[in-house]
Amino acid sequence: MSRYEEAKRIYAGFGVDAEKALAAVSAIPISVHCWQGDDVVGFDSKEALSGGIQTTGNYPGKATTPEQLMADIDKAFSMMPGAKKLNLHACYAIFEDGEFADRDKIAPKHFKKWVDFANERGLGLDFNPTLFSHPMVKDNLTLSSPDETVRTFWIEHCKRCIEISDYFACATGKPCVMNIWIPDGFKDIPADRLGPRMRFAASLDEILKTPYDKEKVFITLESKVFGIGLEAYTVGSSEFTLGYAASRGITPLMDNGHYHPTEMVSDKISSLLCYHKRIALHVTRPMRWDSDHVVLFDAETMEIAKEIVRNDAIGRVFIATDYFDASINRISAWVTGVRSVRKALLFALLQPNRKMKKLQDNAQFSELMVLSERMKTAPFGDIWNEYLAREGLSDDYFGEIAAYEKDVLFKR
Ligand code: RNT
Ligand code: ZN
Repeated sequence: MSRYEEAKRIYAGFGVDAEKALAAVSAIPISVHCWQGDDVVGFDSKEALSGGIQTTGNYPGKATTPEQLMADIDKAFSMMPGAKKLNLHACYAIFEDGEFADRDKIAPKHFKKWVDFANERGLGLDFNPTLFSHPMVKDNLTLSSPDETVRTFWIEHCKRCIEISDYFACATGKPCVMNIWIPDGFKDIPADRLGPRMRFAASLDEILKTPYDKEKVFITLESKVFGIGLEAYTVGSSEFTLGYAASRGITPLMDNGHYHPTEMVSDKISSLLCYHKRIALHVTRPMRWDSDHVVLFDAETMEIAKEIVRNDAIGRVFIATDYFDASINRISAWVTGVRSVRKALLFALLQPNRKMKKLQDNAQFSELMVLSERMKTAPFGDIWNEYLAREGLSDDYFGEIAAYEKDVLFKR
């Protein structure tokens, strides 16, 4: 008997159908962030990364042109099993023949190359306005600024982004998730906490007046607890964004790096599912702060995946990755992080979820604990390896990364 056959038999003993899990896992789309490839730099400005987020490290071989980034995306995607979308930021606009358009003037044509790239590969595209790393971010404020010219600039930017998202959805024939995140906040104790939030809400209301196809474009709003240099106050806090999203009928987005260290997004998913048709996630790995380390197959990633699977919410949760590690091979970082999310989803699909719920409802907590612990050491690795083999992949992918590094990255 092969290792897979044996593992399948063991899972069947727990009442779990491994074939069913394998059939389901690949179809779950993961929206892969393009910005792991170049440390969140993009192509539209020479400004340093700002907005209270930071990449650390200077590993050689970073992509610096659209061609390089596309080649790296191809390489990375070829090593990631399952359904994927490509998640772009507005700062990845591609200007040709010396043309330039500022963020308030960008248009679908500046993303045509990305649409061609996506269509040639059958990928859907997601999008993000870029409200950082730009001179119009004044005093760390954008959509909540007291300066009307600053607010107007960023409102226009977001409106352009909705038009581009609509274009993505139409041109690819696949829905586009557009996520709004602003860095706005203060380093020290503010004198007015309400004013910026009221201005942010008014700016969002203005942005949402832009016409778009609500069946194909899903606008999400991401919260945050604090950024570097913005420790005292964040305009787009969790309470603000949840209230805004619920009252305006848009989708809330939770990034698991954006909460206090003992708060768990895995525990928040079900609360949001009670009130929202859809929710969105940025899966990351915060290490002591919103450090955006590469996602691993760790306890919280597994718990997040379980919440999606066992609540029958696969079709209701937009799953995206969001991390940026510049200290190691960026392709390796990309592949390891996205594989970890997929691995966690497969693990979740392999749990006797119905049985465990029943044990909880019957207050059989001792048995539930014993079963949960047994599931941790069930032969998951054999099922994962079988999945990879069926996708033409292996769990030992470092050789391929090293070869690409030698042949491509280190020659840049
Ligand atoms: C920042 C947010 C945001 C960004 C990306 C680049 O803390 O997580 O999602 O990481 O937009
Ligand atoms: Zn995020």
